[in-house]
Amino acid sequence: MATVSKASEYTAKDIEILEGLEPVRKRPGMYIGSTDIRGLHHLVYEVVDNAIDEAMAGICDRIIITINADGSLSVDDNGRGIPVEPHAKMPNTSTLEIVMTTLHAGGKFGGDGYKQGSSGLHGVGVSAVNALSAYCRVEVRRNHKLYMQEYHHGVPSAPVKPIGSATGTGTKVTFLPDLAIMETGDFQFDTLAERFREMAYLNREVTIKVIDERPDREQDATFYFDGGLRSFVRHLNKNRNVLMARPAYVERKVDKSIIEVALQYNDNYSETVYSFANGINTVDGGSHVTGFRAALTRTLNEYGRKANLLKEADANLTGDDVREGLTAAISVKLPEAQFEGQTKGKLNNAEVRTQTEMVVTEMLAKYLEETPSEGKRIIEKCLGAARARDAARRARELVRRKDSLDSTLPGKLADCSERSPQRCELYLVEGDSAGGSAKQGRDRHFQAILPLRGKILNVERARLDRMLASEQITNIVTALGTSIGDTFSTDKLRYWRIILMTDADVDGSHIRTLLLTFFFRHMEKLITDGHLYIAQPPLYRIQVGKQRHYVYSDQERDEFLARLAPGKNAAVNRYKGLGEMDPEELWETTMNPASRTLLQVTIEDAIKADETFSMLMGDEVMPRKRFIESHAQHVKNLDV
Ligand code: 28G
Repeated sequence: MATVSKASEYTAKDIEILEGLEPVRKRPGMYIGSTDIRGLHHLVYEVVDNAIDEAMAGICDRIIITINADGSLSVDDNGRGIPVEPHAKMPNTSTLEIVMTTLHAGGKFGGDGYKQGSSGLHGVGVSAVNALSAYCRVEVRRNHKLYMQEYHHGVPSAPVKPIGSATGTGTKVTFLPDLAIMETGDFQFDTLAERFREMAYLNREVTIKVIDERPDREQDATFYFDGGLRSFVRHLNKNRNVLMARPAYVERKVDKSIIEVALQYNDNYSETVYSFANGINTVDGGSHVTGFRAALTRTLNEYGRKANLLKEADANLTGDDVREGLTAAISVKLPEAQFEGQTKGKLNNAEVRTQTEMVVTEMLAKYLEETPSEGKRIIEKCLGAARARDAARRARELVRRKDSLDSTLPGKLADCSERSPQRCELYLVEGDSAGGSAKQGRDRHFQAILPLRGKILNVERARLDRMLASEQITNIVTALGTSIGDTFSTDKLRYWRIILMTDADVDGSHIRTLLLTFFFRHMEKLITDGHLYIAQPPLYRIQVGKQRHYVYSDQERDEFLARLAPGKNAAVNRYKGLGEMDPEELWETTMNPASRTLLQVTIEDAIKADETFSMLMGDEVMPRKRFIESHAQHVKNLDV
């Protein structure tokens, strides 16, 4: 793959630009992060990013991604088409071939418009995808002709040549991942579609279509949002009560930056802010987010004073006050974005701070002037947050004082004797009678029981101050030893397995949901660290002669009865609640590590979980059930 044939004619810099593809095949991880499913999807994003770059230049408005029936994947855009003419520095080679077979060529050759620099980490371009493909083909529509070149393991089979006529312009890349390097070639439609949805929000007026043509997996989705970030914020707030009829929105060019911001308050207490720079999700914020926050705090205070909603005796609203219940999206595009931090998730360009602050200040001030009824609602919401923060501070001090006075565990807790947290389990059990059975049935060496009575607080709507007033919650927090709020820490976690054990009925499922919401909102780390589980009590006892069998679903029951030898009689008993089981049964079916099944609670996708939890607290019961089923994963016979 010697790309440079007459090296002497080029400067050292040019030679570096025209490096071949062997390094990518030798050390794929350096270029695409990993060779697993994430790396595989990274290949797709690399190609789509090129098409998005073309869209950012304002030329392309349609991108189609097809997972082909043969397992290859195609990306097709209607941009200008990669130039096929010989490159000035390589008179015998098509620019297209250089783009496809040399490392970093895209970036260095580019320089037009706002390079989005790809999926955050790498941005190595389409040549890296070619290098990691057993087969690759590029088709360019340009000059009313269709040009084509094919590759195996990145090596062209023949020069670029016209193979027919074409209408319009554009580029289509098809690649089949090389399974000698990539661990998997099984593209996940849902993962790709989620990413393209986000891209469509960030690139207003670009239509992104994704199609799965694999046998028995046929499906497609089309994303187009002419509202840009407005549509994104509306989507994030879709299950919440909003305080503004529509998101406040601005898109403006300042010097060489384009600043786009949408925001909309809701009646929740958490903050949801997404930020991007050149299409990259800046998970650690940076100058654009700092500028946004400064504008928000300053503008709301100025408006509050001017409209006399903030009285003389009121202190200024703090940054925390104005962020409660805020949903916002910030996207900046700039010619030379500088990222910092380990994961390159923080925007560093200082000028963007003042640019964003200026644009947001002007937009928000105008919005508040024009819609004073909503302005009033927002300021009142912020004042509520300020008061709650005050109350919470007092409540926390109370708890701390109480803690230091008597660090005693809750009276209801039946603790275990084992002292090393890795081996300890805490069962949170619904109801006193089930709690009684659990206390008798457990292995007291490592299993502790905390009975919970009635419904615990609906924490989605409850602030920290009200939560700390609930005995159920303080009992859980004290038993866990983690504290809560600013002082939450897993360092002193007393049990490495926290097991929710509730009845298999509607009430039980509601209590489980409330507990899950509580852990998600206030102790998310316990979930991400894998400490949270759901117990699986049986649904039926089937007695055949002296033998007892336990089954965990209707289906299991039917299967068991169908397999029963003819002539045998079976007595089927449906458990209405945990309280109906005697201690031995509860131990054998639900608590004994050798025979029980636990579901480990996982949070795959914070965005989705966040959406789901607010939906969960709505009125529909069905989505709640679905959530619990899909976020739980079977774990059997964990060794203790
Ligand atoms: C289908 C899958 C991914 C692309 C373009 C369009 C141009 C381009 C791409 O140019 C090469 C060399 C030096 C400037 C730019 C076409 C200007 C004029 C392009 C894509 C151009 C890069 N005409 N569309 N690259 N430089 N789509 N889609 O990769 O001179 S890559």
